[in-house]
Amino acid sequence: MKKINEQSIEELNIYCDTIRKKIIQTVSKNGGHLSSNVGAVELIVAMHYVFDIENDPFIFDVSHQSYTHKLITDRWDNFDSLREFNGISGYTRPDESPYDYFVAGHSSTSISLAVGAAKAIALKKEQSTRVPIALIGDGSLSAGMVYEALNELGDRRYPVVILLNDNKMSISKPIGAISKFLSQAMAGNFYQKIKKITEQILQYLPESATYMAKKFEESLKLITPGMLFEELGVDYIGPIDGHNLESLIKAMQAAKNLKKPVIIHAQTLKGKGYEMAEGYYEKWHGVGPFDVASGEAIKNGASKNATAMYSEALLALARKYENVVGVTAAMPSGTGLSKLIQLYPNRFWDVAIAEQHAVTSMCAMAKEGFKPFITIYSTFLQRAYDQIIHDACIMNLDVVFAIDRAGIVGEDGETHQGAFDISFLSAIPNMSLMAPRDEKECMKH
Ligand SMILES: Cc1ncc(C[n+]2csc(CCOP(=O)(O)OP(=O)(O)O)c2C)c(N)n1
Repeated sequence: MKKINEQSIEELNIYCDTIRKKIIQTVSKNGGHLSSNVGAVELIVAMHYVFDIENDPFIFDVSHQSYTHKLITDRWDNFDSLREFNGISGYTRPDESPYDYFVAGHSSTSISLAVGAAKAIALKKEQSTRVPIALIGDGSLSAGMVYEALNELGDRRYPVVILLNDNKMSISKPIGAISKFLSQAMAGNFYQKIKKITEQILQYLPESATYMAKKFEESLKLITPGMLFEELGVDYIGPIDGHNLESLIKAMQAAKNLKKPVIIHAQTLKGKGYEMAEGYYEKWHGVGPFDVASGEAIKNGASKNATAMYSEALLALARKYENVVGVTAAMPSGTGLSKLIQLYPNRFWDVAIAEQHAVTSMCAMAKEGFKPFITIYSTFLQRAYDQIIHDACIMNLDVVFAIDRAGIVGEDGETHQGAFDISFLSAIPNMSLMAPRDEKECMKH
Protein backbone atom coordinates (compact mmCIF):
# COMPACT_ATOMS: atom_id res chain seq x y z
CA MET A 1 0.00 0.00 0.00
CA LYS A 2 1.14 3.54 -0.78
CA LYS A 3 2.16 5.73 2.15
CA ILE A 4 -0.64 7.97 3.37
CA ASN A 5 1.00 11.17 2.17
CA GLU A 6 1.51 9.71 -1.30
CA GLN A 7 -2.21 9.07 -1.78
CA SER A 8 -4.69 11.35 -3.52
CA ILE A 9 -7.67 12.79 -1.65
CA GLU A 10 -9.95 10.32 -3.52
CA GLU A 11 -7.77 7.39 -2.44
CA LEU A 12 -7.71 8.67 1.12
CA ASN A 13 -11.49 8.98 1.22
CA ILE A 14 -11.77 5.33 0.15
CA TYR A 15 -9.24 4.44 2.83
CA CYS A 16 -11.36 6.26 5.43
CA ASP A 17 -14.41 4.20 4.40
CA THR A 18 -12.43 0.97 4.79
CA ILE A 19 -11.22 2.03 8.23
CA ARG A 20 -14.77 2.89 9.31
CA LYS A 21 -16.06 -0.50 8.19
CA LYS A 22 -13.30 -2.26 10.11
CA ILE A 23 -14.07 -0.26 13.27
CA ILE A 24 -17.82 -0.90 13.06
CA GLN A 25 -17.32 -4.59 12.41
CA THR A 26 -14.81 -5.03 15.26
CA VAL A 27 -16.70 -2.97 17.85
CA SER A 28 -19.93 -4.80 17.01
CA LYS A 29 -18.19 -8.03 18.08
CA ASN A 30 -15.97 -6.90 20.96
CA GLY A 31 -17.66 -3.74 22.21
CA GLY A 32 -15.77 -0.46 22.51
CA HIS A 33 -16.02 3.24 21.75
CA LEU A 34 -18.02 3.35 18.56
CA SER A 35 -19.21 6.87 17.86
CA SER A 36 -16.04 8.63 19.07
CA ASN A 37 -13.92 6.49 16.74
CA VAL A 38 -15.94 6.58 13.54
CA GLY A 39 -16.30 10.34 14.01
CA ALA A 40 -12.54 10.91 14.16
CA VAL A 41 -11.38 8.89 11.11
CA GLU A 42 -10.56 11.83 8.79
CA LEU A 43 -8.94 13.81 11.61
CA ILE A 44 -6.50 10.99 12.31
CA VAL A 45 -5.83 10.17 8.64
CA ALA A 46 -5.02 13.86 8.09
CA MET A 47 -2.73 13.85 11.16
CA HIS A 48 -0.81 10.95 9.61
CA TYR A 49 -0.72 12.76 6.25
CA VAL A 50 0.78 15.97 7.60
CA PHE A 51 2.76 14.86 10.65
CA ASP A 52 5.53 12.30 10.78
CA ILE A 53 4.71 9.36 13.03
CA GLU A 54 8.40 8.42 13.23
CA ASN A 55 9.30 11.80 14.75
CA ASP A 56 6.36 13.92 15.85
CA PRO A 57 4.66 13.10 19.15
CA PHE A 58 1.07 12.02 18.32
CA ILE A 59 -0.89 12.61 21.52
CA PHE A 60 -4.46 11.36 21.90
CA ASP A 61 -6.58 12.77 24.72
CA VAL A 62 -8.31 9.96 26.64
CA SER A 63 -7.23 7.98 23.55
CA HIS A 64 -10.61 6.25 23.33
CA GLN A 65 -10.79 7.68 19.76
CA SER A 66 -7.41 6.26 18.65
CA TYR A 67 -8.61 3.14 16.77
CA THR A 68 -7.87 4.72 13.36
CA HIS A 69 -4.33 5.47 14.51
CA LYS A 70 -3.93 1.86 15.63
CA LEU A 71 -5.19 0.59 12.28
CA ILE A 72 -2.92 2.95 10.33
CA THR A 73 0.15 2.03 12.31
CA ASP A 74 0.85 -1.60 13.03
CA ARG A 75 -2.33 -3.19 14.33
CA TRP A 76 -4.68 -3.87 11.41
CA ASP A 77 -4.20 -7.63 11.44
CA ASN A 78 -4.78 -8.23 15.14
CA PHE A 79 -7.39 -5.53 15.64
CA ASP A 80 -9.93 -8.36 16.10
CA SER A 81 -8.50 -8.82 19.59
CA LEU A 82 -9.58 -5.29 20.62
CA ARG A 83 -10.25 -5.08 24.38
CA GLU A 84 -9.56 -8.79 24.89
CA PHE A 85 -7.12 -10.20 27.43
CA ASN A 86 -3.62 -9.74 25.94
CA GLY A 87 -5.25 -8.18 22.88
CA ILE A 88 -5.26 -4.68 21.44
CA SER A 89 -6.07 -2.10 24.10
CA GLY A 90 -8.93 0.33 23.61
CA TYR A 91 -6.48 3.11 24.52
CA THR A 92 -2.95 4.09 23.49
CA ARG A 93 -0.16 2.14 25.15
CA PRO A 94 3.54 2.51 24.31
CA ASP A 95 4.10 -1.10 25.40
CA GLU A 96 1.67 -2.17 22.66
CA SER A 97 3.29 -0.16 19.87
CA PRO A 98 6.19 2.28 19.45
CA TYR A 99 3.69 4.52 17.61
CA ASP A 100 1.67 5.09 20.79
CA TYR A 101 3.39 8.06 22.41
CA PHE A 102 1.80 7.85 25.85
CA VAL A 103 -0.63 5.92 28.01
CA ALA A 104 -4.01 7.65 28.25
CA GLY A 105 -7.46 6.84 29.55
CA HIS A 106 -8.14 9.69 31.94
CA SER A 107 -9.16 12.82 30.12
CA SER A 108 -7.54 16.17 29.43
CA THR A 109 -3.86 15.27 29.75
CA SER A 110 -2.97 15.83 26.08
CA ILE A 111 -2.10 19.53 26.11
CA SER A 112 0.15 19.10 29.17
CA LEU A 113 1.90 16.23 27.40
CA ALA A 114 2.30 18.33 24.26
CA VAL A 115 3.78 21.21 26.28
CA GLY A 116 6.22 18.85 28.02
CA ALA A 117 7.19 17.28 24.69
CA ALA A 118 7.71 20.75 23.17
CA LYS A 119 10.03 21.73 26.03
CA ALA A 120 12.06 18.56 25.53
CA ILE A 121 12.18 19.13 21.77
CA ALA A 122 13.50 22.66 22.36
CA LEU A 123 16.17 21.47 24.81
CA LYS A 124 17.25 18.74 22.42
CA LYS A 125 17.33 21.29 19.56
CA GLU A 126 14.99 19.19 17.45
CA GLN A 127 12.51 21.98 16.60
CA SER A 128 13.21 21.77 12.88
CA THR A 129 12.05 18.14 12.66
CA ARG A 130 9.55 17.58 15.47
CA VAL A 131 6.21 19.22 16.38
CA PRO A 132 3.78 17.68 18.90
CA ILE A 133 0.17 17.29 17.84
CA ALA A 134 -2.57 16.75 20.43
CA LEU A 135 -6.05 15.53 19.47
CA ILE A 136 -8.64 16.52 22.07
CA GLY A 137 -12.45 16.43 22.13
CA ASP A 138 -14.70 19.31 23.10
CA GLY A 139 -15.93 17.32 26.13
CA SER A 140 -12.38 16.97 27.39
CA LEU A 141 -11.94 20.73 27.19
CA SER A 142 -14.08 20.96 30.32
CA ALA A 143 -11.40 19.68 32.70
CA GLY A 144 -9.11 21.99 34.65
CA MET A 145 -5.85 20.41 33.51
CA VAL A 146 -6.46 21.81 30.03
CA TYR A 147 -6.39 25.36 31.37
CA GLU A 148 -3.28 24.76 33.47
CA ALA A 149 -1.55 23.65 30.27
CA LEU A 150 -2.95 26.45 28.09
CA ASN A 151 -1.93 28.98 30.71
CA GLU A 152 1.71 28.03 30.26
CA LEU A 153 1.52 27.29 26.53
CA GLY A 154 -0.01 30.64 25.59
CA ASP A 155 2.63 32.46 27.60
CA ARG A 156 5.74 30.58 26.49
CA ARG A 157 4.44 30.01 22.94
CA TYR A 158 5.95 26.60 22.24
CA PRO A 159 5.24 25.17 18.77
CA VAL A 160 2.36 22.80 19.50
CA VAL A 161 -0.64 21.93 17.35
CA ILE A 162 -3.91 21.19 19.12
CA LEU A 163 -6.58 19.54 17.00
CA LEU A 164 -9.94 20.14 18.63
CA ASN A 165 -12.53 17.54 17.68
CA ASP A 166 -15.75 19.41 18.29
CA ASN A 167 -18.69 17.03 17.93
CA LYS A 168 -20.80 18.90 20.48
CA MET A 169 -20.82 15.84 22.71
CA SER A 170 -19.00 14.54 25.74
CA ILE A 171 -20.22 11.01 26.64
CA SER A 172 -23.53 12.76 27.11
CA LYS A 173 -24.54 16.34 26.47
CA PRO A 174 -21.51 18.60 27.08
CA ILE A 175 -21.88 20.86 30.09
CA GLY A 176 -20.75 24.38 30.76
CA ALA A 177 -19.73 27.78 29.56
CA ILE A 178 -16.80 26.60 27.41
CA SER A 179 -19.09 24.30 25.50
CA LYS A 180 -21.57 27.15 24.94
CA PHE A 181 -18.71 29.34 23.78
CA LEU A 182 -17.58 26.79 21.22
CA SER A 183 -21.03 26.39 19.82
CA GLN A 184 -20.93 29.96 18.63
CA ALA A 185 -19.41 28.38 15.56
CA MET A 186 -22.17 29.75 13.40
CA ALA A 187 -20.83 33.12 14.32
CA GLY A 188 -17.45 31.70 13.38
CA ASN A 189 -18.63 30.79 9.90
CA PHE A 190 -20.06 34.25 9.54
CA TYR A 191 -16.74 35.68 10.69
CA GLN A 192 -14.82 33.61 8.15
CA LYS A 193 -16.98 34.98 5.33
CA ILE A 194 -16.64 38.57 6.52
CA LYS A 195 -12.89 38.08 6.94
CA LYS A 196 -12.55 36.95 3.33
CA ILE A 197 -14.56 39.93 2.09
CA THR A 198 -12.52 42.30 4.28
CA GLU A 199 -9.29 40.87 2.87
CA GLN A 200 -10.52 41.38 -0.68
CA ILE A 201 -11.55 44.97 0.06
CA LEU A 202 -8.23 45.65 1.77
CA GLN A 203 -6.35 45.12 -1.49
CA TYR A 204 -8.06 48.16 -3.01
CA LEU A 205 -7.98 50.49 -0.02
CA PRO A 206 -5.36 53.16 0.74
CA GLU A 207 -3.02 52.62 3.73
CA SER A 208 -5.07 54.83 6.04
CA ALA A 209 -8.17 52.68 5.66
CA THR A 210 -6.30 49.46 6.40
CA TYR A 211 -6.13 50.24 10.10
CA MET A 212 -9.89 50.73 10.34
CA ALA A 213 -10.57 47.53 8.41
CA LYS A 214 -8.21 45.59 10.66
CA LYS A 215 -10.02 46.97 13.72
CA PHE A 216 -13.31 45.90 12.18
CA GLU A 217 -11.97 42.39 11.67
CA GLU A 218 -10.66 42.33 15.25
CA SER A 219 -14.01 43.35 16.65
CA LEU A 220 -15.72 40.53 14.77
CA LYS A 221 -13.49 38.05 16.52
CA LEU A 222 -15.34 38.94 19.70
CA ILE A 223 -18.18 36.75 18.58
CA THR A 224 -16.17 33.75 17.48
CA PRO A 225 -14.92 30.71 19.40
CA GLY A 226 -11.40 31.69 18.37
CA MET A 227 -11.39 34.66 20.67
CA LEU A 228 -10.95 32.55 23.79
CA PHE A 229 -7.83 30.85 22.49
CA GLU A 230 -6.30 33.88 20.79
CA GLU A 231 -6.66 35.91 23.98
CA LEU A 232 -4.79 33.10 25.75
CA GLY A 233 -1.94 33.34 23.25
CA VAL A 234 -2.86 30.37 21.08
CA ASP A 235 -3.48 31.01 17.37
CA TYR A 236 -6.83 29.78 16.11
CA ILE A 237 -7.75 28.20 12.78
CA GLY A 238 -11.36 27.35 12.12
CA PRO A 239 -13.98 26.27 12.39
CA ILE A 240 -13.35 23.74 9.62
CA ASP A 241 -15.22 20.65 8.46
CA GLY A 242 -13.56 17.75 10.28
CA HIS A 243 -14.65 15.25 7.64
CA ASN A 244 -13.12 17.17 4.74
CA LEU A 245 -9.61 15.81 4.23
CA GLU A 246 -8.51 18.65 1.98
CA SER A 247 -9.44 21.33 4.54
CA LEU A 248 -7.92 19.33 7.38
CA ILE A 249 -4.65 18.75 5.57
CA LYS A 250 -4.33 22.41 4.58
CA ALA A 251 -5.09 23.59 8.12
CA MET A 252 -2.64 21.14 9.67
CA GLN A 253 0.13 22.02 7.21
CA ALA A 254 -0.36 25.71 7.98
CA ALA A 255 -0.46 25.07 11.74
CA LYS A 256 2.64 22.89 11.69
CA ASN A 257 4.61 25.52 9.75
CA LEU A 258 3.64 28.38 12.05
CA LYS A 259 6.01 27.15 14.80
CA LYS A 260 3.70 28.64 17.41
CA PRO A 261 0.91 27.23 19.53
CA VAL A 262 -2.09 26.76 17.25
CA ILE A 263 -5.51 25.27 17.79
CA ILE A 264 -7.44 23.89 14.83
CA HIS A 265 -11.14 23.83 15.52
CA ALA A 266 -12.62 20.95 13.52
CA GLN A 267 -16.32 20.22 13.61
CA THR A 268 -17.31 16.59 13.28
CA LEU A 269 -20.36 14.40 13.53
CA LYS A 270 -20.08 11.87 16.33
CA GLY A 271 -20.94 8.42 14.96
CA LYS A 272 -20.26 9.46 11.33
CA GLY A 273 -20.69 6.54 8.95
CA TYR A 274 -22.93 4.39 11.13
CA GLU A 275 -26.27 6.04 10.57
CA MET A 276 -27.96 4.98 13.80
CA ALA A 277 -25.14 6.46 15.85
CA GLU A 278 -24.78 9.74 13.96
CA GLY A 279 -25.50 12.76 16.14
CA TYR A 280 -26.09 13.24 19.81
CA TYR A 281 -26.55 9.73 21.19
CA GLU A 282 -25.00 8.91 24.52
CA LYS A 283 -25.69 5.20 24.05
CA TRP A 284 -23.32 4.88 21.07
CA HIS A 285 -20.31 6.39 22.85
CA GLY A 286 -19.28 3.12 24.45
CA VAL A 287 -21.12 -0.07 23.54
CA GLY A 288 -21.14 -3.79 24.14
CA PRO A 289 -21.46 -6.22 21.24
CA PHE A 290 -24.34 -5.37 18.87
CA ASP A 291 -25.96 -6.45 15.64
CA VAL A 292 -24.74 -4.12 12.87
CA ALA A 293 -27.92 -4.33 10.77
CA SER A 294 -30.44 -3.64 13.53
CA GLY A 295 -28.27 -1.81 16.05
CA GLU A 296 -29.70 -4.10 18.76
CA ALA A 297 -27.40 -4.98 21.66
CA ILE A 298 -26.39 -8.62 21.89
CA LYS A 299 -27.28 -9.18 25.54
CA ASN A 300 -25.21 -11.38 27.82
CA GLY A 301 -28.13 -11.96 30.16
CA ALA A 302 -26.63 -9.94 33.00
CA SER A 303 -28.99 -9.25 35.88
CA LYS A 304 -29.58 -5.85 37.49
CA ASN A 305 -26.24 -4.22 38.14
CA ALA A 306 -24.86 -2.32 41.14
CA THR A 307 -25.25 1.08 39.41
CA ALA A 308 -29.01 0.51 38.94
CA MET A 309 -29.35 -0.56 42.58
CA TYR A 310 -27.53 2.53 43.79
CA SER A 311 -29.61 4.75 41.52
CA GLU A 312 -32.84 3.40 43.01
CA ALA A 313 -31.54 3.70 46.57
CA LEU A 314 -30.48 7.30 46.01
CA LEU A 315 -33.79 8.15 44.39
CA ALA A 316 -35.64 6.79 47.42
CA LEU A 317 -33.43 8.93 49.68
CA ALA A 318 -33.89 12.03 47.52
CA ARG A 319 -37.67 11.61 47.67
CA LYS A 320 -37.59 11.29 51.46
CA TYR A 321 -35.03 13.95 52.39
CA GLU A 322 -34.93 17.35 50.72
CA ASN A 323 -31.35 18.00 51.77
CA VAL A 324 -30.03 15.08 49.71
CA VAL A 325 -28.05 16.40 46.72
CA GLY A 326 -25.63 14.79 44.31
CA VAL A 327 -23.10 15.21 41.56
CA THR A 328 -21.54 13.32 38.66
CA ALA A 329 -18.49 14.33 36.66
CA ALA A 330 -19.65 13.80 33.04
CA MET A 331 -20.93 10.28 33.64
CA PRO A 332 -24.68 10.70 34.29
CA SER A 333 -25.81 7.36 32.91
CA GLY A 334 -22.66 5.43 33.86
CA THR A 335 -23.14 6.38 37.50
CA GLY A 336 -26.95 6.05 37.59
CA LEU A 337 -27.59 9.78 38.10
CA SER A 338 -29.42 10.57 34.83
CA LYS A 339 -32.88 10.02 36.29
CA LEU A 340 -32.11 12.08 39.41
CA ILE A 341 -30.79 14.99 37.31
CA GLN A 342 -33.95 14.83 35.25
CA LEU A 343 -36.30 14.66 38.26
CA TYR A 344 -34.43 17.09 40.52
CA PRO A 345 -32.42 19.46 38.31
CA ASN A 346 -31.84 21.79 41.26
CA ARG A 347 -30.39 19.12 43.49
CA PHE A 348 -28.44 16.82 41.17
CA TRP A 349 -25.85 18.05 38.72
CA ASP A 350 -23.50 16.97 35.98
CA VAL A 351 -20.53 19.31 36.37
CA ALA A 352 -18.59 18.01 33.28
CA ILE A 353 -15.20 16.31 33.51
CA ALA A 354 -14.37 18.07 36.75
CA GLU A 355 -13.84 15.56 39.54
CA GLN A 356 -11.91 18.02 41.70
CA HIS A 357 -14.55 20.71 41.37
CA ALA A 358 -17.30 18.13 41.99
CA VAL A 359 -15.78 17.18 45.34
CA THR A 360 -14.94 20.69 46.57
CA SER A 361 -18.25 22.25 45.53
CA MET A 362 -20.18 19.45 47.27
CA CYS A 363 -18.05 20.00 50.40
CA ALA A 364 -19.39 23.56 50.56
CA MET A 365 -22.92 22.19 50.24
CA ALA A 366 -22.24 19.87 53.18
CA LYS A 367 -21.00 22.86 55.18
CA GLU A 368 -24.36 24.53 54.38
CA GLY A 369 -26.29 21.58 55.80
CA PHE A 370 -26.93 19.49 52.70
CA LYS A 371 -26.08 15.81 52.33
CA PRO A 372 -24.07 15.36 49.12
CA PHE A 373 -23.63 12.08 47.27
CA ILE A 374 -20.50 12.43 45.15
CA THR A 375 -20.89 9.73 42.54
CA ILE A 376 -17.70 9.02 40.63
CA TYR A 377 -15.98 5.98 39.12
CA SER A 378 -13.19 4.70 41.34
CA THR A 379 -10.50 5.34 38.73
CA PHE A 380 -11.55 8.97 38.11
CA LEU A 381 -11.85 9.72 41.83
CA GLN A 382 -8.04 9.45 41.87
CA ARG A 383 -8.08 12.92 40.27
CA ALA A 384 -9.70 14.39 43.38
CA TYR A 385 -7.42 12.91 46.03
CA ASP A 386 -6.29 16.26 47.38
CA GLN A 387 -9.87 17.57 47.52
CA ILE A 388 -10.95 14.47 49.46
CA ILE A 389 -8.21 15.05 52.05
CA HIS A 390 -8.14 18.85 52.10
CA ASP A 391 -11.78 19.80 51.63
CA ALA A 392 -13.79 16.80 52.83
CA CYS A 393 -11.77 14.96 55.48
CA ILE A 394 -9.87 17.76 57.27
CA MET A 395 -13.22 19.57 57.52
CA ASN A 396 -14.75 16.25 58.67
CA LEU A 397 -17.81 16.90 56.52
CA ASP A 398 -20.83 14.68 56.11
CA VAL A 399 -20.44 13.67 52.47
CA VAL A 400 -20.86 10.30 50.79
CA PHE A 401 -18.46 9.21 48.06
CA ALA A 402 -20.46 6.71 46.05
CA ILE A 403 -17.77 4.89 44.12
CA ASP A 404 -18.80 3.12 40.96
CA ARG A 405 -16.66 0.60 39.00
CA ALA A 406 -14.54 -0.33 42.01
CA GLY A 407 -12.21 -3.31 41.68
CA ILE A 408 -11.43 -5.05 38.40
CA VAL A 409 -13.13 -3.22 35.56
CA GLY A 410 -12.16 -5.55 32.72
CA GLU A 411 -12.06 -4.61 29.06
CA ASP A 412 -11.02 -0.98 29.54
CA GLY A 413 -7.72 -2.13 31.03
CA GLU A 414 -5.11 -0.67 33.31
CA THR A 415 -6.09 3.01 33.24
CA HIS A 416 -9.66 2.23 34.27
CA GLN A 417 -9.21 -0.35 37.03
CA GLY A 418 -10.71 0.61 40.37
CA ALA A 419 -7.85 -1.08 42.13
CA PHE A 420 -6.60 1.59 44.48
CA ASP A 421 -9.61 3.06 46.28
CA ILE A 422 -9.45 0.92 49.43
CA SER A 423 -5.77 1.65 49.90
CA PHE A 424 -5.86 5.37 49.08
CA LEU A 425 -9.03 6.12 51.03
CA SER A 426 -8.37 4.02 54.12
CA ALA A 427 -5.24 6.05 54.82
CA ILE A 428 -7.24 9.27 55.36
CA PRO A 429 -8.46 10.31 58.84
CA ASN A 430 -12.26 10.85 59.19
CA MET A 431 -13.01 8.56 56.23
CA SER A 432 -15.17 5.44 56.76
CA LEU A 433 -15.27 2.78 54.06
CA MET A 434 -18.28 0.56 53.44
CA ALA A 435 -19.31 -1.82 50.68
CA PRO A 436 -22.90 -3.07 50.47
CA ARG A 437 -23.00 -6.84 50.09
CA ASP A 438 -26.20 -6.86 48.02
CA GLU A 439 -29.22 -4.84 46.91
CA LYS A 440 -30.95 -5.17 50.31
CA GLU A 441 -27.94 -3.76 52.09
CA CYS A 442 -27.54 -0.98 49.50
CA MET A 443 -31.13 0.13 50.22
CA LYS A 444 -30.49 0.29 54.01
CA HIS A 445 -29.92 3.76 55.29
C1 LIG B 1 -10.79 12.16 34.38
C2 LIG B 1 -11.83 11.46 33.52
N1 LIG B 1 -13.13 11.58 33.84
C3 LIG B 1 -14.05 10.96 33.08
C4 LIG B 1 -13.69 10.19 32.00
C5 LIG B 1 -14.72 9.43 31.21
N2 LIG B 1 -14.79 9.86 29.82
C6 LIG B 1 -14.21 9.21 28.81
S1 LIG B 1 -14.43 9.91 27.32
C7 LIG B 1 -15.38 11.12 28.00
C8 LIG B 1 -16.00 12.16 27.12
C9 LIG B 1 -15.01 12.81 26.27
O1 LIG B 1 -15.68 13.66 25.38
P1 LIG B 1 -14.89 14.25 24.16
O2 LIG B 1 -13.54 14.64 24.60
O3 LIG B 1 -15.72 15.30 23.55
O4 LIG B 1 -14.71 13.02 23.20
P2 LIG B 1 -15.72 12.36 22.13
O5 LIG B 1 -15.93 10.96 22.61
O6 LIG B 1 -16.99 13.16 22.10
O7 LIG B 1 -15.01 12.41 20.84
C10 LIG B 1 -15.49 10.97 29.38
C11 LIG B 1 -16.27 11.83 30.27
C12 LIG B 1 -12.31 10.10 31.72
N3 LIG B 1 -11.85 9.37 30.70
N4 LIG B 1 -11.42 10.75 32.48
